[in-house]
Amino acid sequence: KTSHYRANCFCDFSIDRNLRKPKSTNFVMDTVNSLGTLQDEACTDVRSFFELAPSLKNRDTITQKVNEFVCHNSHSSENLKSIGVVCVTSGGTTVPLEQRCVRYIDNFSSGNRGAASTEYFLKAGYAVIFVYRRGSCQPYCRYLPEDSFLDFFGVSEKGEIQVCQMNDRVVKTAITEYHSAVDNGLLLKLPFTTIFEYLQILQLVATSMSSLGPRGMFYLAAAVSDFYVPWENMATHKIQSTGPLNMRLSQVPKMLLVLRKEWAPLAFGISFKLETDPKILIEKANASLRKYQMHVVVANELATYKTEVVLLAFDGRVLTIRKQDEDENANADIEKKIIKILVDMHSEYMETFAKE
Ligand code: PAZ
Repeated sequence: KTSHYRANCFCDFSIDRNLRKPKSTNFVMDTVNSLGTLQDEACTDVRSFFELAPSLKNRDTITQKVNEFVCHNSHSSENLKSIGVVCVTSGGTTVPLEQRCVRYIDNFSSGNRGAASTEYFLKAGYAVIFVYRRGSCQPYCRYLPEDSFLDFFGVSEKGEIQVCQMNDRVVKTAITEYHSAVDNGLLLKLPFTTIFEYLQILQLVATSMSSLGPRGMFYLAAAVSDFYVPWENMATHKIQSTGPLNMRLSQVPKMLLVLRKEWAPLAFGISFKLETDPKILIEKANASLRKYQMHVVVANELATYKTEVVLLAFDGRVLTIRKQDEDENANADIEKKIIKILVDMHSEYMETFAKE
Protein backbone atom coordinates (compact mmCIF):
# COMPACT_ATOMS: atom_id res chain seq x y z
CA LYS A 1 0.00 0.00 0.00
CA THR A 2 2.97 2.29 0.45
CA SER A 3 5.09 3.24 -2.52
CA HIS A 4 8.69 4.37 -2.21
CA TYR A 5 10.61 6.29 -4.78
CA ARG A 6 13.63 8.46 -4.85
CA ALA A 7 13.40 12.11 -5.78
CA ASN A 8 16.27 14.11 -7.19
CA CYS A 9 16.89 15.91 -3.91
CA PHE A 10 18.01 12.64 -2.28
CA CYS A 11 14.84 12.25 -0.26
CA ASP A 12 13.02 9.00 0.17
CA PHE A 13 9.38 9.77 -0.34
CA SER A 14 6.83 7.30 0.99
CA ILE A 15 3.27 8.02 0.01
CA ASP A 16 0.66 6.28 2.06
CA ARG A 17 -2.23 5.90 -0.32
CA ASN A 18 -4.73 5.09 2.44
CA LEU A 19 -4.54 8.68 3.55
CA ARG A 20 -5.92 9.84 0.20
CA LYS A 21 -9.18 7.91 0.61
CA PRO A 22 -12.21 10.18 0.46
CA LYS A 23 -14.05 10.34 3.76
CA SER A 24 -17.79 9.76 4.06
CA THR A 25 -20.13 12.80 4.37
CA ASN A 26 -21.01 11.81 7.95
CA PHE A 27 -17.37 11.70 8.89
CA VAL A 28 -16.81 15.15 7.39
CA MET A 29 -19.85 16.66 9.18
CA ASP A 30 -18.82 15.11 12.51
CA THR A 31 -15.34 16.48 12.06
CA VAL A 32 -16.64 19.96 11.20
CA ASN A 33 -18.94 19.97 14.24
CA SER A 34 -16.33 18.73 16.65
CA LEU A 35 -13.83 21.23 15.24
CA GLY A 36 -16.31 24.04 15.82
CA THR A 37 -16.68 23.02 19.48
CA LEU A 38 -12.94 22.54 19.84
CA GLN A 39 -12.33 25.95 18.30
CA ASP A 40 -14.80 27.66 20.67
CA GLU A 41 -13.22 25.92 23.67
CA ALA A 42 -9.71 26.74 22.49
CA CYS A 43 -10.62 30.42 21.97
CA THR A 44 -12.05 30.67 25.50
CA ASP A 45 -9.00 28.97 27.03
CA VAL A 46 -6.63 31.14 25.04
CA ARG A 47 -8.46 34.33 25.99
CA SER A 48 -8.28 33.55 29.70
CA PHE A 49 -4.63 32.50 29.38
CA PHE A 50 -3.78 35.92 27.92
CA GLU A 51 -5.91 37.81 30.44
CA LEU A 52 -4.03 36.24 33.33
CA ALA A 53 -0.54 36.19 31.83
CA PRO A 54 2.04 38.81 32.87
CA SER A 55 1.98 41.47 30.18
CA LEU A 56 4.65 41.40 27.51
CA LYS A 57 7.45 43.91 28.07
CA ASN A 58 7.99 46.29 25.14
CA ARG A 59 4.76 45.13 23.50
CA ASP A 60 4.34 48.42 21.60
CA THR A 61 7.89 48.40 20.26
CA ILE A 62 7.60 44.76 19.16
CA THR A 63 4.22 45.41 17.52
CA GLN A 64 5.64 48.37 15.62
CA LYS A 65 8.68 46.39 14.42
CA VAL A 66 6.50 43.48 13.26
CA ASN A 67 3.98 45.72 11.49
CA GLU A 68 6.75 47.61 9.69
CA PHE A 69 8.41 44.37 8.65
CA VAL A 70 5.15 42.87 7.37
CA CYS A 71 4.29 46.09 5.54
CA HIS A 72 7.77 46.20 3.94
CA ASN A 73 7.25 42.64 2.69
CA SER A 74 3.63 42.96 1.63
CA HIS A 75 2.48 42.96 -2.00
CA SER A 76 1.72 46.65 -1.90
CA SER A 77 5.33 47.43 -0.98
CA GLU A 78 7.22 49.01 -3.88
CA ASN A 79 10.47 47.28 -2.99
CA LEU A 80 9.01 43.78 -2.65
CA LYS A 81 11.92 41.36 -2.49
CA SER A 82 10.38 38.28 -0.89
CA ILE A 83 8.08 35.63 -2.33
CA GLY A 84 6.51 34.99 1.05
CA VAL A 85 6.92 35.77 4.74
CA VAL A 86 7.55 32.95 7.20
CA CYS A 87 7.46 33.07 10.97
CA VAL A 88 10.01 30.52 12.22
CA THR A 89 9.78 29.69 15.93
CA SER A 90 12.84 28.15 17.53
CA GLY A 91 14.14 26.92 20.89
CA GLY A 92 12.30 25.81 24.01
CA THR A 93 9.93 27.84 26.15
CA THR A 94 10.41 27.96 29.93
CA VAL A 95 7.79 27.67 32.65
CA PRO A 96 8.71 29.84 35.65
CA LEU A 97 7.95 28.43 39.09
CA GLU A 98 8.25 31.77 40.87
CA GLN A 99 7.18 35.24 39.75
CA ARG A 100 10.64 36.55 40.69
CA CYS A 101 12.00 33.59 38.88
CA VAL A 102 14.89 31.59 40.26
CA ARG A 103 13.68 28.19 39.07
CA TYR A 104 11.94 27.12 35.93
CA ILE A 105 11.01 24.06 33.87
CA ASP A 106 12.62 23.98 30.45
CA ASN A 107 11.93 22.26 27.15
CA PHE A 108 14.42 20.40 25.02
CA SER A 109 15.59 22.39 21.96
CA SER A 110 18.93 23.89 20.98
CA GLY A 111 17.38 26.09 18.30
CA ASN A 112 19.57 24.54 15.62
CA ARG A 113 16.64 23.47 13.45
CA GLY A 114 15.02 26.90 13.54
CA ALA A 115 18.31 28.68 12.82
CA ALA A 116 19.23 26.38 9.92
CA SER A 117 15.71 26.57 8.48
CA THR A 118 15.80 30.38 8.64
CA GLU A 119 18.94 30.39 6.50
CA TYR A 120 17.31 28.09 3.91
CA PHE A 121 14.08 30.11 3.83
CA LEU A 122 16.10 33.29 3.23
CA LYS A 123 18.02 31.52 0.47
CA ALA A 124 14.71 30.47 -1.09
CA GLY A 125 13.61 34.14 -1.26
CA TYR A 126 11.45 34.38 1.87
CA ALA A 127 11.41 37.10 4.49
CA VAL A 128 11.71 35.58 7.96
CA ILE A 129 10.42 36.58 11.38
CA PHE A 130 12.66 34.50 13.64
CA VAL A 131 11.01 34.07 17.06
CA TYR A 132 13.71 32.46 19.18
CA ARG A 133 14.61 31.52 22.72
CA ARG A 134 17.20 33.89 24.20
CA GLY A 135 20.62 32.23 24.12
CA SER A 136 19.63 29.55 21.57
CA CYS A 137 21.32 28.90 18.23
CA GLN A 138 21.21 31.80 15.73
CA PRO A 139 21.07 31.90 11.93
CA TYR A 140 24.54 32.13 10.34
CA CYS A 141 26.21 31.41 13.68
CA ARG A 142 25.80 27.65 13.58
CA TYR A 143 29.40 27.01 12.59
CA LEU A 144 30.94 29.38 15.08
CA PRO A 145 32.50 27.67 18.11
CA GLU A 146 30.17 26.91 20.97
CA ASP A 147 32.66 27.13 23.79
CA SER A 148 34.66 30.23 22.98
CA PHE A 149 33.81 32.76 20.33
CA LEU A 150 37.18 34.32 21.05
CA ASP A 151 38.94 31.29 19.51
CA PHE A 152 37.97 32.67 16.12
CA PHE A 153 39.82 35.94 16.52
CA GLY A 154 43.27 37.29 17.18
CA VAL A 155 44.79 40.74 17.65
CA SER A 156 47.52 41.95 15.26
CA GLU A 157 50.66 43.77 16.38
CA LYS A 158 48.95 47.04 15.43
CA GLY A 159 46.08 46.16 17.74
CA GLU A 160 43.60 45.32 14.95
CA ILE A 161 41.15 42.46 15.36
CA GLN A 162 41.81 39.64 12.90
CA VAL A 163 39.93 36.46 12.10
CA CYS A 164 42.13 33.38 12.35
CA GLN A 165 42.91 32.32 8.79
CA MET A 166 41.33 28.87 8.94
CA ASN A 167 37.98 30.40 9.97
CA ASP A 168 38.18 33.32 7.60
CA ARG A 169 35.69 32.00 5.03
CA VAL A 170 33.04 30.87 7.56
CA VAL A 171 33.08 34.22 9.36
CA LYS A 172 33.00 36.28 6.13
CA THR A 173 30.05 34.31 4.75
CA ALA A 174 28.17 34.54 8.04
CA ILE A 175 28.67 38.31 8.33
CA THR A 176 27.82 38.99 4.67
CA GLU A 177 24.69 36.85 4.54
CA TYR A 178 23.41 38.02 7.90
CA HIS A 179 23.87 41.71 7.08
CA SER A 180 22.40 41.30 3.63
CA ALA A 181 19.23 39.73 5.13
CA VAL A 182 18.86 42.39 7.83
CA ASP A 183 19.76 45.37 5.61
CA ASN A 184 17.24 44.31 2.96
CA GLY A 185 14.50 44.05 5.56
CA LEU A 186 14.24 40.27 5.16
CA LEU A 187 15.11 39.14 8.68
CA LEU A 188 13.51 40.23 11.93
CA LYS A 189 14.57 38.54 15.16
CA LEU A 190 12.34 38.49 18.25
CA PRO A 191 13.52 36.82 21.47
CA PHE A 192 11.45 35.06 24.14
CA THR A 193 12.19 33.10 27.30
CA THR A 194 8.93 32.08 28.97
CA ILE A 195 5.80 30.41 27.64
CA PHE A 196 3.96 33.67 28.42
CA GLU A 197 6.27 35.74 26.22
CA TYR A 198 6.29 33.16 23.44
CA LEU A 199 2.53 32.91 23.07
CA GLN A 200 1.98 36.65 23.24
CA ILE A 201 4.63 37.25 20.58
CA LEU A 202 3.18 34.49 18.40
CA GLN A 203 -0.29 36.04 18.60
CA LEU A 204 1.05 39.48 17.81
CA VAL A 205 3.06 38.23 14.81
CA ALA A 206 0.18 36.08 13.52
CA THR A 207 -2.41 38.84 13.64
CA SER A 208 -0.04 41.17 11.83
CA MET A 209 0.83 38.52 9.23
CA SER A 210 -2.85 37.80 8.55
CA SER A 211 -2.77 40.78 6.15
CA LEU A 212 -0.43 38.74 3.92
CA GLY A 213 -3.12 36.11 3.29
CA PRO A 214 -1.72 32.89 1.76
CA ARG A 215 1.77 34.45 1.31
CA GLY A 216 2.22 34.03 5.07
CA MET A 217 3.66 30.84 6.52
CA PHE A 218 4.19 29.54 10.05
CA TYR A 219 7.01 27.08 10.69
CA LEU A 220 6.60 26.22 14.34
CA ALA A 221 9.75 24.34 15.32
CA ALA A 222 9.93 25.69 18.89
CA ALA A 223 9.46 23.17 21.67
CA VAL A 224 6.52 24.68 23.51
CA SER A 225 5.65 23.76 27.10
CA ASP A 226 2.47 21.70 27.46
CA PHE A 227 2.10 22.45 31.18
CA TYR A 228 2.57 25.62 33.18
CA VAL A 229 1.95 27.33 36.50
CA PRO A 230 -0.69 30.06 36.07
CA TRP A 231 0.69 33.44 37.10
CA GLU A 232 -1.87 33.97 39.88
CA ASN A 233 -1.03 30.56 41.45
CA MET A 234 2.70 31.17 41.33
CA ALA A 235 4.81 31.93 44.41
CA THR A 236 5.96 35.55 44.33
CA HIS A 237 9.36 34.88 45.88
CA LYS A 238 11.85 32.03 45.72
CA ILE A 239 10.22 28.83 46.99
CA GLN A 240 11.86 27.80 50.27
CA SER A 241 13.20 24.28 50.68
CA THR A 242 11.38 23.25 53.81
CA GLY A 243 10.33 19.79 52.61
CA PRO A 244 9.06 18.02 49.48
CA LEU A 245 7.45 20.29 46.90
CA ASN A 246 4.00 19.48 45.58
CA MET A 247 3.13 21.27 42.39
CA ARG A 248 0.08 21.24 40.20
CA LEU A 249 0.60 22.27 36.60
CA SER A 250 -2.20 23.42 34.32
CA GLN A 251 -2.38 22.56 30.67
CA VAL A 252 -1.24 25.25 28.24
CA PRO A 253 -4.20 26.03 25.95
CA LYS A 254 -3.93 24.70 22.41
CA MET A 255 -2.98 27.74 20.38
CA LEU A 256 -2.48 26.02 17.04
CA LEU A 257 -6.15 25.83 16.15
CA VAL A 258 -6.69 29.44 17.18
CA LEU A 259 -3.71 30.51 15.10
CA ARG A 260 -5.04 28.65 12.07
CA LYS A 261 -8.66 29.67 12.42
CA GLU A 262 -8.60 33.09 14.04
CA TRP A 263 -5.24 34.81 13.99
CA ALA A 264 -4.02 34.10 10.45
CA PRO A 265 -6.64 31.93 8.74
CA LEU A 266 -5.14 32.01 5.23
CA ALA A 267 -1.53 31.44 6.21
CA PHE A 268 0.18 28.11 5.47
CA GLY A 269 0.67 26.33 8.81
CA ILE A 270 3.47 23.88 9.59
CA SER A 271 3.90 22.48 13.08
CA PHE A 272 6.33 19.96 14.55
CA LYS A 273 5.63 16.91 16.65
CA LEU A 274 8.44 15.44 18.76
CA GLU A 275 8.05 12.08 20.51
CA THR A 276 10.41 9.66 22.18
CA ASP A 277 8.25 6.60 21.51
CA PRO A 278 8.35 5.77 17.79
CA LYS A 279 5.17 3.67 18.16
CA ILE A 280 2.99 6.72 18.77
CA LEU A 281 4.77 9.35 16.66
CA ILE A 282 2.83 9.14 13.39
CA GLU A 283 -0.51 8.65 15.13
CA LYS A 284 0.09 11.78 17.24
CA ALA A 285 1.29 13.80 14.25
CA ASN A 286 -1.80 12.78 12.29
CA ALA A 287 -4.00 13.81 15.21
CA SER A 288 -2.31 17.26 15.22
CA LEU A 289 -2.87 17.60 11.50
CA ARG A 290 -6.60 16.97 11.83
CA LYS A 291 -7.29 18.57 15.20
CA TYR A 292 -5.39 21.81 14.57
CA GLN A 293 -6.03 21.96 10.82
CA MET A 294 -2.35 22.32 9.99
CA HIS A 295 -1.23 22.11 6.37
CA VAL A 296 1.83 20.06 7.30
CA VAL A 297 3.00 18.35 10.47
CA VAL A 298 6.67 17.42 10.67
CA ALA A 299 7.01 14.32 12.83
CA ASN A 300 10.37 13.58 14.42
CA GLU A 301 11.72 11.26 17.07
CA LEU A 302 14.18 12.46 19.67
CA ALA A 303 16.74 9.74 18.90
CA THR A 304 16.85 10.46 15.14
CA TYR A 305 15.51 13.98 14.59
CA LYS A 306 18.69 15.24 12.95
CA THR A 307 18.66 12.55 10.29
CA GLU A 308 15.02 11.62 9.69
CA VAL A 309 11.66 13.38 9.70
CA VAL A 310 8.26 12.50 8.27
CA LEU A 311 6.13 15.19 6.65
CA LEU A 312 2.38 14.62 6.83
CA ALA A 313 0.45 16.98 4.59
CA PHE A 314 -3.23 17.97 4.70
CA ASP A 315 -3.80 16.51 1.21
CA GLY A 316 -2.69 13.04 2.33
CA ARG A 317 0.93 13.13 1.19
CA VAL A 318 3.33 11.44 3.59
CA LEU A 319 7.00 12.09 2.85
CA THR A 320 9.90 10.57 4.73
CA ILE A 321 13.02 12.71 4.49
CA ARG A 322 16.36 11.22 5.41
CA LYS A 323 19.77 12.69 5.62
CA GLN A 324 21.86 10.22 3.60
CA ASP A 325 25.35 9.08 4.49
CA GLU A 326 26.69 10.80 1.37
CA ASP A 327 25.32 14.11 2.67
CA GLU A 328 27.70 14.11 5.62
CA ASN A 329 29.13 17.54 4.97
CA ALA A 330 28.41 20.88 6.54
CA ASN A 331 26.23 22.09 3.67
CA ALA A 332 23.82 19.21 3.63
CA ASP A 333 21.60 19.65 6.67
CA ILE A 334 18.31 17.80 6.63
CA GLU A 335 16.67 21.25 6.92
CA LYS A 336 17.78 22.03 3.35
CA LYS A 337 15.57 19.18 2.09
CA ILE A 338 12.70 19.98 4.44
CA ILE A 339 12.59 23.63 3.32
CA LYS A 340 12.78 22.75 -0.36
CA ILE A 341 9.69 20.54 -0.08
CA LEU A 342 7.79 23.02 2.09
CA VAL A 343 8.53 25.91 -0.26
CA ASP A 344 7.13 23.83 -3.16
CA MET A 345 4.02 22.95 -1.14
CA HIS A 346 3.54 26.60 -0.19
CA SER A 347 3.85 27.66 -3.87
CA GLU A 348 1.17 25.12 -4.83
CA TYR A 349 -0.99 26.47 -2.01
CA MET A 350 -0.55 30.09 -3.13
CA GLU A 351 -1.37 29.08 -6.72
CA THR A 352 -4.76 27.73 -5.64
CA PHE A 353 -5.62 31.25 -4.45
CA ALA A 354 -4.28 32.89 -7.59
CA LYS A 355 -6.65 30.71 -9.67
CA GLU A 356 -9.72 31.71 -7.69
O1 PAZ B 1 16.11 22.90 18.28
P1 PAZ B 1 16.69 21.56 17.94
O2 PAZ B 1 17.32 21.54 16.58
O3 PAZ B 1 17.62 21.07 19.02
O4 PAZ B 1 15.46 20.51 17.95
C1 PAZ B 1 14.39 20.65 17.05
C2 PAZ B 1 13.11 20.04 17.64
C3 PAZ B 1 13.32 18.57 17.91
C4 PAZ B 1 12.78 20.76 18.95
C5 PAZ B 1 11.97 20.26 16.59
O5 PAZ B 1 12.24 19.52 15.45
C6 PAZ B 1 10.60 19.85 17.13
O6 PAZ B 1 10.19 18.73 17.04
N1 PAZ B 1 9.86 20.81 17.72
C7 PAZ B 1 8.53 20.57 18.29
C8 PAZ B 1 8.67 19.91 19.63
C9 PAZ B 1 7.31 19.61 20.25
O7 PAZ B 1 6.69 18.56 19.95
O8 PAZ B 1 6.88 20.44 21.05
